[in-house]
Amino acid sequence: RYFCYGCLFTSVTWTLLLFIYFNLSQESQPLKNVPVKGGQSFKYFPRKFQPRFTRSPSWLQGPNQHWGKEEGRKKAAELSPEMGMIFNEVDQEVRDVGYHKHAFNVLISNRLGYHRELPDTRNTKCKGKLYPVDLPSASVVICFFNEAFSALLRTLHSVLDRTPSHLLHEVILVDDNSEFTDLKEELDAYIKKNLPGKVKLVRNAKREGLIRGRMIGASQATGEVLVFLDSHCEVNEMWLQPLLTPIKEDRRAVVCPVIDIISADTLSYSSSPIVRGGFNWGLHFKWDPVPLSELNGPEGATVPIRSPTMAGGLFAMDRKYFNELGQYDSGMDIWGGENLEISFRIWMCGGRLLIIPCSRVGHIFRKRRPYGSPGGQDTMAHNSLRLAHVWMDEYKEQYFALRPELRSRNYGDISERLAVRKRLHCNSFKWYLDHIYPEMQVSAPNAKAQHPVFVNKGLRRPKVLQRGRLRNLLTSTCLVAQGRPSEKAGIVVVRDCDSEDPEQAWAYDEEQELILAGLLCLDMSETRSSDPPRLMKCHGSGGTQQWTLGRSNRLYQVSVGQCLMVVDPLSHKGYVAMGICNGSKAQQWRLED
Ligand code: UD2
Ligand code: MN
Repeated sequence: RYFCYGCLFTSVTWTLLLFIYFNLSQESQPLKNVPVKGGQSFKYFPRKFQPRFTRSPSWLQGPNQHWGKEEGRKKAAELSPEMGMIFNEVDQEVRDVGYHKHAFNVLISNRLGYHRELPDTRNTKCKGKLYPVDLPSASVVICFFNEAFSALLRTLHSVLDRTPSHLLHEVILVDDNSEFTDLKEELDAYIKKNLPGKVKLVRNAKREGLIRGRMIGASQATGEVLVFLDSHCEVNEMWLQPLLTPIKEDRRAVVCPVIDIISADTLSYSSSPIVRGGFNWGLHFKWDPVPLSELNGPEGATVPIRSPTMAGGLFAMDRKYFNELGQYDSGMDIWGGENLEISFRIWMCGGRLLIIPCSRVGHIFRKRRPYGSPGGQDTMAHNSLRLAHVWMDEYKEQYFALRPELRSRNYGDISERLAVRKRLHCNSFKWYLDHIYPEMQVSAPNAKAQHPVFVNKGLRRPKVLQRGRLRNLLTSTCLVAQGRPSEKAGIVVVRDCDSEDPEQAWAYDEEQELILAGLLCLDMSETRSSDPPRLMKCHGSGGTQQWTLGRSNRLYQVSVGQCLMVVDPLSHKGYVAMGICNGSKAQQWRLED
């Protein structure tokens, strides 16, 4: 039979040439600025640059392929580190605008959908515990302002999915006059279409803040127990029964779950250590270690722990007792201070505040609050002043010693709150300090608010898995600090490799951090994925300092969802940047001796 070897050769050559041409032309496209509504401008790859993934990679197939849809997401307990992968400019916009509006990775949140499995973070002894069947019913109150739709719905569905229906009287969503119209419309439509009658939506006609917002929610509730949650939480296995049990035994017990950590950058869910609430004289909440006396007993870390204060967002309380005890101070605005106010009031006026180690609820901890107050005031100072004047007696001087400028500041009318204190025959603040928080040092201001994740990291250095220089396979140059790495933060560039140079020595550890010269971590800006990578002090909480090394030699940034690449291989400047992962040589790196 006749066969045209010439034709075959020509067509193969042409295909190859075309392939190489397209690769090169796409690689050399510069980054450009695209303005986005709202005045902010973000850097995108130009439209011509299409990522070479046309099919979704393996981790997106199978049960995970319906992003944002409910079915198929249920088995995603283990998050792929590549959950935040950016494939095109739409992803990039969702991520960057999401950070701007919500201060967490909304791209990953959307991809997770409204249901997901969580690691069961309870002590194994909790799993064998039995709870009464006839527990009081709960009204869950979730107050929100401008929340990301997917985070709000995951909060809501986690409650519906993980609460026995005879214990869930209702869920009350309080929309605190959110500004995002798409959030309002989507939520209305979703509730009508998908949610059981148990879910009620209340809308504030004006912005009230979370304190009055919760009071409005509570006034609509009819269940026996009120459970408050933030709008970016996920409740874990068997979360409610351990909270309701102590309330059933003692209606004056106010209980908090352990607040597990949902990373703002990766949405991964991890266990929190068992700590309890305290505060400092700046009236900031802080976490304290649990005194040994509280951990005693045969059951160890599964019994309720007395806590001097609560973090604020997540707690359960008998509804009638909430009303008797004076709800909240309705003169407090927007955010801050109400958590210490209710904590002092509970203890000083005959109640108890407990942390329940067997109840776990995750919360997205953000590095900044993405919203302000309507008038731009510092509501934390206003609220703290009210708290100090009503509850702290002579100890308010400790606060004024730190904030002298607030001494003469107006804090509104507190007569109603003073009447509450009188009506309930509450103890003095000195009694509270002596009996409930004897650890508090009087006259010495102490540490600032910190989440346990940061407190505990210092104890252990993660194990180094690999050491070496970080060589780019296209240019055969190595990643180094632009200045001296011993100096503070700065950007990174590629230079000629030198195996003797200690300042080219990287360590890759089990936390997936890349540490240069034993000092600083390779880091990305959390808000702007288009900023170049840089060196920063290691913060030990993953996300913006978490890199995966491996498949096809790419160096993938977990929070930004992109790969590290040399930008202009022919220039001598040695600039590097993040780009959509495309498998090109410019994006290939090897950690080698
Ligand atoms: C913590 C508490 C939070 C609250 C705050 C002090 C936890 C996990 N979170 O701060 O519940 O006690 O300390 O005040 O303990 N919101 C409104 N209207 C507003 C502002 C906020 O509805 O004007 C909502 C918001 O959408 C969220 C909740 O209130 O669902 C708490 O706000 P946050 O998440 O910004 O507070 P957070 O966690 O930094
Ligand atoms: Mn919160």
